[in-house]
Amino acid sequence: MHLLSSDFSPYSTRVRIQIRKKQLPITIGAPTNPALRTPEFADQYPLGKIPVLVLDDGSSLSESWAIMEYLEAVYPQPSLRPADPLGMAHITMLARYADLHLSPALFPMFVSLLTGKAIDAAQEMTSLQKELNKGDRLLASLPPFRQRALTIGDIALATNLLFAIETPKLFGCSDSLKPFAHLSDWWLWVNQDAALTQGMTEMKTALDAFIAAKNR
Ligand SMILES: N[C@@H](CCC(=O)N[C@@H](CS)C(=O)NCC(=O)O)C(=O)O
Repeated sequence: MHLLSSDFSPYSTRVRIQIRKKQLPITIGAPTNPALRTPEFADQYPLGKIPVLVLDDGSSLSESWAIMEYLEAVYPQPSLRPADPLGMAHITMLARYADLHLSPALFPMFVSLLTGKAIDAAQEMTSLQKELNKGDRLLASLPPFRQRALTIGDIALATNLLFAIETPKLFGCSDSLKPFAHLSDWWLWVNQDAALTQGMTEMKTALDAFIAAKNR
């Protein structure tokens, strides 16, 4: 199998972290032929985004969570998901919180970075803080994370949270996690994992390179 991925992409980074933690026999590379955002890429991969997992028969899977669940099913050991239905529902909540609550709140700031479009940074920070508060309360409502192993739900949330920490800094708002004790503690906990921190470093390096190129 082969993963089409980019260091800049939180969704790709999730799958890279999982592959490394499980030491899976999957190669990883950027989409070059066809390249992302070309008609050929959209023809070949119907959802038109990375990550894409290309299977050995030439077929492919899109959507990071679908890929991660597929890899857990095909390579059950070492497991990165709870065996019980309730535990599984809890970690799926983390991933869906990341995708459906946290990331949409970051979108305007991110688009502004990419395109230069003017935004009201204070207003966007208020929206982001509202979503971070939800995440804080969600973590507080779940069984203590320090008493369980790292899961694909944690990995999915961590990659998006890195952008929720780093993007506001570019608009003059540092330490966006500070008011949120549970999220802050969870962030310290997940960053003890070597494969996860490797993914975080790759994303941060790619983000820094993007900003440096923009400012050049
Ligand atoms: N929901 C998708 C999101 C994937 C996604 O947004 N990928 C971005 C990179 S982070 C992408 O391929 N963007 C290319 C584009 O929008 O043209 C997932 O979980 O895989």
